[in-house]
Amino acid sequence: ADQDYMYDLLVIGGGSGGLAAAKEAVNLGAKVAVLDYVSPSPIGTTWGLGGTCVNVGCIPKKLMHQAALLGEAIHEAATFGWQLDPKAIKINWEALRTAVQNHIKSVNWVTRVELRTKKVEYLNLLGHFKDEHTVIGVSKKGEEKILTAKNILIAVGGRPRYPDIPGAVEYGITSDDIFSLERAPGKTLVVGAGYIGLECAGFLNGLGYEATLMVRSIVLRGFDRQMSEHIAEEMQQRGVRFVYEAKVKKIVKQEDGRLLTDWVDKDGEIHQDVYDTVLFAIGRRSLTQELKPENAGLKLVPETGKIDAVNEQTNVPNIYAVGDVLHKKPELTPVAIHAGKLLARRLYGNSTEKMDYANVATTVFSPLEYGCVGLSEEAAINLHGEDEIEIFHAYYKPTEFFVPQKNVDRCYVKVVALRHGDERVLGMHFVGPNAGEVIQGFAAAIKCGLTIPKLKSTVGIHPTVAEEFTRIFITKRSGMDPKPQS
Ligand code: FAD
Ligand code: NA7
Repeated sequence: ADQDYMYDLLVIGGGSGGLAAAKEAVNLGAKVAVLDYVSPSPIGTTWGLGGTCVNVGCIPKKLMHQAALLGEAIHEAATFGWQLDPKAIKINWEALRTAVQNHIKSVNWVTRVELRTKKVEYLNLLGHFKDEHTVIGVSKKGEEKILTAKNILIAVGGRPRYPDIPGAVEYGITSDDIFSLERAPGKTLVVGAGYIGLECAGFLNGLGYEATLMVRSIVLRGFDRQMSEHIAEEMQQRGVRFVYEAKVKKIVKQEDGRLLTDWVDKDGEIHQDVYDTVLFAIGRRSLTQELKPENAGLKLVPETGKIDAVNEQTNVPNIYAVGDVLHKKPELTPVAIHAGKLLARRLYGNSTEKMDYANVATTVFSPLEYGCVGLSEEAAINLHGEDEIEIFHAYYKPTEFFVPQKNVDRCYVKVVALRHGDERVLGMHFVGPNAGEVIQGFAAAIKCGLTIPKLKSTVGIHPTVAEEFTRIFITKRSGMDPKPQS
């Protein structure tokens, strides 16, 4: 390391972005330390090294989603000749939770070993700035350690927010708690209709728990409207109760331990219901305030507390940021990882490659999944005008849906493209099984400049659901019926 400092790079936050940057920097010869510290959730949930994705995000979420899909598959299996007693099929929450938590613990362990072999120093300390080159790390016992570094990377991510209403913090839980919940969640109210709220309500319903989703305004703000409505309608049909334009007002714990919950509808009328669990998924707050940014002269965006970095560099020249703390950047694990790696290569590997935040694909793991990349229909029209945009769309029937007679009403694909010139594809949207697997490859095609003629000249793989994208020909403008003709 530079002789004046203990480290070349000090990373605050050992999650997706921080660890990726740390490992890459060490590979390139830098001396690196990572601080990672998890403050317990209000009900006391805590976890190991690796950040949100591994412990309380993508990974446990996908496993619980998979558990719900398997439940669905078991029932379908009977229609394919498997001999099962449908009455005997039910989830054992404790077994599911244990399986999920065991997997997480193994990932925590592998991460620790990897850091040790790569010689990244891992410090289980909560960090805050003393000045722009000095961080104070505080241990669980309150002991302080002073750490200095030439460069500092902020990768502290965020934590779920709670509404400011009586009982929310005392009795409510969030995605930080659900995946390790000791008792089965039972009848659950999920508050908030972003992707986390939808996913949680979706898998809880799929596992057999009564789930209500309380929507303040619309579902999935920021995503394509039509696709969002499709997945909400599908969830509703599968049994999730949706309460629109409503807000929770108060939660009181009854003597039997259940939660008496008051909520108000759009007309101001108060309603009451009793739940076993109330889960808030109303957005996340960046953990930047706790860093004492003023000590380093670090500026935050006042409204959000996020960091408005340029190529991951903050307003302080030697302080960088990646991941969920970045202002107006997608909050996704691969985004944090990619930005972290590229930053390390620019700092220690003579690279000039910058992170491209455009056309990042994503998937909502709702019971019927929704994958997308690029622009929504609304965003494309706003940007280019209605006359310049062509929307191709089609409903389709997955082959595997016929035998079990599954509902195909919302299996739908949409391609947003420029209407003139090279007819460049600007966005692709898919609702159906395995949406993430379907959309990933098309994201690469979009990076390569995919056009409508190229898409139409692609020969499909039959019988798959992804081939539906290669068969699209109906435009919204034509007024033709996009339903499959059979
Ligand atoms: P994090 O992974 O949050 O890591 C930050 C780490 O820093 C944490 O361990 C934190 O405890 C620690 N820390 C904070 N402050 C300090 C401090 N002062 N000192 C020391 N350590 C500190 N993304 C996807 O791509 N796909 C998905 O399917 C997906 N599903 C998700 C589901 C849920 C329920 C949630 C909550 C998120 C999901 N995400 C998903 C988002 C993804 O988890 C995040 O985008 C990603 O983890 C962000 O990485 P990060 O490095 O910015 O921060
Ligand atoms: P999001 O995507 O920010 O969504 C939050 C949802 O919660 C959204 O539907 C909001 O409705 C709703 N919300 C926000 N505040 C409240 C209150 N006070 N009461 C009721 N409902 C509320 O958060 P997620 O937790 O799903 O995801 C977190 C991040 O991960 C997100 O930023 C993604 O980019 C990645 P609104 O539409 O504002 O009316």
